[in-house]
Amino acid sequence: SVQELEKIFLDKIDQEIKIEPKDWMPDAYRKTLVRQISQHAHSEIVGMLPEGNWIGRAPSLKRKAILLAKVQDEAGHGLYLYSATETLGTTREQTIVDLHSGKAKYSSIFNYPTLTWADIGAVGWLVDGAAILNQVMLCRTSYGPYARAMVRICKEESFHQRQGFDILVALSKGTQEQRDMCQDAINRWWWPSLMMFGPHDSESTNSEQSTKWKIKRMSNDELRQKFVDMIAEQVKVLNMTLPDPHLKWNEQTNHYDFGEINWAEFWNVVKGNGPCNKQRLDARRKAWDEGAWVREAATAYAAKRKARAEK
Ligand code: FAQ
Repeated sequence: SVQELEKIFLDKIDQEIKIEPKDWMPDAYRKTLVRQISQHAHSEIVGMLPEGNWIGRAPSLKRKAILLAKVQDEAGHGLYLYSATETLGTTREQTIVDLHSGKAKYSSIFNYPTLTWADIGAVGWLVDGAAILNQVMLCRTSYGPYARAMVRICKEESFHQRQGFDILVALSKGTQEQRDMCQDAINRWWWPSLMMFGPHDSESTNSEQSTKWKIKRMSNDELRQKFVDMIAEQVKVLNMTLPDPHLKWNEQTNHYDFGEINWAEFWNVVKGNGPCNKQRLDARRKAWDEGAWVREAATAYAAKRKARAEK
């Protein structure tokens, strides 16, 4: 009976046994995983756009090769995660249709523009830094294919964060103009990076259930605090500052206190009205349309091979 199946499912969650694609699972568990994993996949794919913007303008051959490799990694993460979504019974096409129609979300962070080369450093350091903290927790998520995908993705994200920090280290030791560029990028990316962790726990509609099912292993606010504590120290190495007058070490809590996020801005971006939302979705739709011939050719080729094998 369903009650028995549910009990087996909950026992597995209790005992830290991963849920696998062919196991019975509650519909709502499947649904929230499809939502989260597909949104994660879309974030990786849309996330290629702000950085792709600088591949042709990287300041040296070495920087260009590194950035190219990083952006290709993001494509790999996206494909990995679309595959993980497919194990839950949703096709990749459906997932992508939902992105293009505006039904599915992707991370708010990728709706901000990359205006200078320093932004590529700030994205690597802050955006990948935030992504890693969230994804290290997801290595222990209860759904097997998602957890295993996260292990490899985290290794690559660590390299990404280092490359971002390395760009900023170089700029921070440069001319006054380069140092200003570095500080300006940090100022613009700091608050949007904090928003990546999602709304406060008190406003987080999915958290309670996702925590019970061990999809989420740390809360939005806990991860955000970890991020602030980490970055507040690293920024000192750069001799730069974070744009928050309330940022202050708190001896009682052993954490940094920090100012309030502009939640109106966050929800506005999530709803599709950020600086680059339209541009990002237009770029994805265009890539999908222009890639139609590749999908057709691959399908025709597969059919031909199948027919040949059957002869
Ligand atoms: N942007 O109830 P919660 C990367 C939505 S890293 C947009 O707290 P949940 C690597 C949320 O979906 C970035 N929407 O939701 C990279 C929900 O709406 P829904 C991607 C947001 O799921 C680096 C509503 O608000 N990482 O791509 C955001 O329990 C550099 C209520 O929120 C992941 O996706 C937001 N920031 O917790 C690539 C990690 N925050 O869906 C290229 C996996 C919240 O009910 C370059 N995801 N919302 O309509 C997660 O861990 C979770 O989904 C959270 C949100 C923590 C993001």
